[in-house]
Amino acid sequence: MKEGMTLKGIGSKVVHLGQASDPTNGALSTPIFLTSAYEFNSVEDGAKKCESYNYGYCYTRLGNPTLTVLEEKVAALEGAEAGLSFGSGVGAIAAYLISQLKAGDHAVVSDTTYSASHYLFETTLRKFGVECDFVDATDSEKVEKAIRPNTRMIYFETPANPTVKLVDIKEMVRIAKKYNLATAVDSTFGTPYLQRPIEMGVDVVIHSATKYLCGHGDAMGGIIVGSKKLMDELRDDTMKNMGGTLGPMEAFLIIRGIKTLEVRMKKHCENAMEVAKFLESHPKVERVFYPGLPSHPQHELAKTQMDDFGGMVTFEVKGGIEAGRKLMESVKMCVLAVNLGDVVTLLQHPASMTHWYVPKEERLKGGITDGLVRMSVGIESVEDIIYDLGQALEQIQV
Ligand code: LCS
Repeated sequence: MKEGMTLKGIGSKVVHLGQASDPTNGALSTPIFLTSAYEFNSVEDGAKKCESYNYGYCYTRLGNPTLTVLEEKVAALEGAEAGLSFGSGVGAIAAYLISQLKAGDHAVVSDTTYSASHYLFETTLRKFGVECDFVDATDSEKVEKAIRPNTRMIYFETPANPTVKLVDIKEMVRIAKKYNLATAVDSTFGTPYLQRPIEMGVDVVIHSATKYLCGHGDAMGGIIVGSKKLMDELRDDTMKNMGGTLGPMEAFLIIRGIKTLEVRMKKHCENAMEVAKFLESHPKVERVFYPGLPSHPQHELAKTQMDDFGGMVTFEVKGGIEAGRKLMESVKMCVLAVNLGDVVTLLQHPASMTHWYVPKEERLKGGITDGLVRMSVGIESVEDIIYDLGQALEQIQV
């Protein structure tokens, strides 16, 4: 895009931001730079590039032109100064936490997060002397009460995996500012199409790019965006010394996916709303959680904090785990698999699949009951998704 035009709509931003045509050949599509190292012009040039990424590329573990396009694109979409990509979402979260917390520090963590994030705090970081408290972050009083003199960070997900519970981003920022704490939000379910936490004052936004950003279930990746200073620090502290670099081929696939983020998200949201309404009215369904339904406890917050309600629907069928199992094994077009944000509709059972290693007591406290079914509503024709769910629900004998 030439200079002198400010893009207004997210549909234009996802296509154009963070990328220019290749200056060597004019290729419109982002070239995939499959190189490990870069030739230096002189010893001095090499020394500078080895010292800092800001002087230019040196070695792909520290930076690569394809990765730069992805990092600048997501940073621009989120309204952040800079971004840093990783080989997976968990890689991004682990790198951020290890870099920013040290022995003796404490973090306040939302009680509903992706299982590996929970495990990182609960087990991995504890081994290194980092303490944490898991609290119901929908209640800001509980968050504030959990803060100690050694608290350094408030970490949360919104909407949270798998219960689609929402956390009030502005409230977390208000509390963090009062106690001078860092705020980090995993916005994987949200994507910059639905919410932009940096604009609300959050320090760091993390994504599993494997999900909606990639959008097609064919690449793993993670990305963090925030201040340029923090991204430089993370690149030096974690990329240089711990690795976890994203592959250029995966970066290309994620960049390509992001270009259709708006069209896909519109359809995910539209379909999810129809599916949520269908499930809520179905006699064999006990409860439905979807931020777009007035029955969702934070529907009002969703209306102010998000531009639409997302593609994730969670529900419980009558008859508990056995009924849920019957449903999940009876679908014909929808697929029983983990992952989310794919074009395909995916169903999974958090208690036995994504969240099996969260201790049961913690899992129940976070609302992840034994009978919960999580659905990542795809972009297929909604009548087929609803037909498939309907015929699977018919198989349940209550
Ligand atoms: N954050 C959230 C909210 C996630 O849902 C996931 C993965 C991650 C981070 C980790 O990202 P990854 O390393 O997989 O790129 N969630 C998964 C799920 O619900 N099913 O399979 C993976």
